[in-house]
Amino acid sequence: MRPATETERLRRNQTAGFASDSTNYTSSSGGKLIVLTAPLTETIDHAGYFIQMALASLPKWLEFVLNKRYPNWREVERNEDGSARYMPAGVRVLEKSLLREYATDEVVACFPDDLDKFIGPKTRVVAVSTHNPLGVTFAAGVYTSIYGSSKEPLNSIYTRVMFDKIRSSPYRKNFQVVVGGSGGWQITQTNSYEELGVDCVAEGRSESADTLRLFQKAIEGETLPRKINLVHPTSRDAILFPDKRTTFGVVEMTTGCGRRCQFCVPDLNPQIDMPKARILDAVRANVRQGNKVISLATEDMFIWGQVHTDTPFFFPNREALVDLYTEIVNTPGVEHHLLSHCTMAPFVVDPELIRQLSEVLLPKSPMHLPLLSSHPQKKALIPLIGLETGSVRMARQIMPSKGVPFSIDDWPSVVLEGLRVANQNNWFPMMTLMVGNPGETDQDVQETLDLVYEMERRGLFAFLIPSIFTPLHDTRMEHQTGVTHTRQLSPLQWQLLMKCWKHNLRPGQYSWWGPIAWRVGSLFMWLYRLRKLNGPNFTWPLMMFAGLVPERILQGMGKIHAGKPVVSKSRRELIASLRRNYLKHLRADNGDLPESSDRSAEGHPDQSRLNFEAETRTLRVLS
Ligand code: B12
Ligand code: SF4
Repeated sequence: MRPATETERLRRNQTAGFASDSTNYTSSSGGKLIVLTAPLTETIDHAGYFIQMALASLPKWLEFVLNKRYPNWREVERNEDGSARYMPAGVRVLEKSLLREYATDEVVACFPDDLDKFIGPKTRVVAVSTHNPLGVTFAAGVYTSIYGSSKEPLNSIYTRVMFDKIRSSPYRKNFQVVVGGSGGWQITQTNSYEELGVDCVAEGRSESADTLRLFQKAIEGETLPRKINLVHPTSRDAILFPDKRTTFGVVEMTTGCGRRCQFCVPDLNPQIDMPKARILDAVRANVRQGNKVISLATEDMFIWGQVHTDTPFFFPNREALVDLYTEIVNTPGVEHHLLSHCTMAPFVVDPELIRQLSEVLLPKSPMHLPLLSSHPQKKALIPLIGLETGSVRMARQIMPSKGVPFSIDDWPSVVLEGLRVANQNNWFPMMTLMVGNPGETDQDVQETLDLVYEMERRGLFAFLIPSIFTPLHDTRMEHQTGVTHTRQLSPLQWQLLMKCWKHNLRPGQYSWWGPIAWRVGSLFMWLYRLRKLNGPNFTWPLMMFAGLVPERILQGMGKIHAGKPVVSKSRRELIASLRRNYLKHLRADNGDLPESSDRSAEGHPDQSRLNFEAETRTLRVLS
């Protein structure tokens, strides 16, 4: 669809009776034609990523913990006209997309509390962007289930408050409610249209002409389809970059991934890495509007600069990555930078890249881990990485390419070796694990437990975030079912969940009272509520978690699994097992290359690498 001309926009504004001064906007003066919003719990950004993750996982009755820790977490900033100063990146891209067709005065992005100010008789569409409206995705559902309800994490409660507000608008009959974002599928899958008052769920990105047509239909009063798929752009130039402030300063770095895990949604999108110049423009726009934090959104930061080049994407482009991150953290006004997702194999492929990135990124990291970090200010980098399982059998089944270029048979070695490189450079990732995968056997869970115990044995550290397998829409596993309620968890699955959380307490337990508080607190919770809720399989793992009985004794009593040592390959051995045609993509300055490597057939290894890189750099248009 072609963008509207200025005259057309003005004409539309006049016919719609819009005032030219947006600050005059109130619902009584007509309201905005298109109102964009997102749940409060998905828009806030002042307390770091973790507050949103907690809101996605904690039930209502534990809200007091957040209130105590962050008394002002509900406070948000507004622009002079009452619109939201920051919004999740998805809202901002949608807004930018709509502004190609509609005048600035017709579209507003506001917080749910301000909906009444902007919804008026002239409003035709209320568009909601949501990440996780019903809390039925990984990790989110499981923790509320453990603590008391299987349905209602705080995020979901606040989302319902927002939908109730939209539904009770006196102008509701004039407008249609369209929901989009990565959590829209939760509404279609649970058929919650009526309950939430949603007319249409739009799946996919908002750049497409289909999106503009959808809004046009709604404005013209046509009945919208219940569900519509919006196509994903296939080229980097078709991706829109917001020029307004985003929650957490999220700026898109890549879409898609390429490793093809069976359970993954984002991997279904085309693999695209965004142009550097446009990333930097979006960073500067955020900073101009008061954001001090930037976060590049990606499934795997290490593919950036290596998408559709002559080198397979799983051999990171060291120079391009270091250059990009250096420019971002050195942009005046950027005080903090947060990492989003990445994968483990690149830590083994190019440890020197990790060292160089650490030099660039650590000074701007807001994360501190005093007990673990060797950085002078105890800073740490905490990306999100999928570990998912320690069982090679299960890994082959659900994520056969997770560790490429290494074979999935070496997955435990890739994890241990990658984590060693990560920790040496002060990266302490948050690693997600999936419990209750379809067909998971006790043996699979034991192997994952073995890997966790092996990490401890080797003094390695990652925050381990276990979740219960959730079949996500459209994925290759969408029709499979795993565990659906915590009472179905086996003693081993409970042990894995509780062992991970015990392991995670390590960096927090540097006060004398910390461990005692945990023990007493968890015992109390078990007595008061959890033993009834989660059943008998939970008892011994809880005792282990609380540290009331030493693990050694519980193992001796046969109450929990005793982690067996994992024999793993070193980096040199992993590299020796690579396909020969991959060796030319490895950097000699990392060492460990096989002496008999036939890289010499292509000339001097280092020289050929440099020539290769010079050529691909020239060919690649990164900015
Ligand atoms: C950054 C990020 C976060 C950040 C910040 C989130 C925020 N509020 O800004 C943090 C770390 C806090 C976070 C937390 C969580 N996240 Co998150 N996150 C991401 C990530 C990496 C990027 C999101 C993003 O901004 N993308 C860029 C924008 C532009 O894309 P988008 O939002 O999808 O928007 C596009 C379209 O969806 C569409 N669109 C969006 N809204 C609308 C609305 C309408 C009406 C229309 C028509 C279109 C439309 O247009 C946009 C572009 O054109 C994604 C992965 C990914 N690459 O998407 C995971 C992802 C969205 N997160 C995910 C999950 C599971 C979570 C958590 C539940 C994790 C947890 N257990 O704690 C929590 C939930 C938080 C909450 N409040 O409930 C999953 C979602 C799975 C799902 N829902 O099916 C994803 C896909 C990661 C994954 N690999 O599985 N997350
Ligand atoms: S590595 Fe992560 S993002 Fe990539 S396909 Fe697997 S789960 Fe998806």
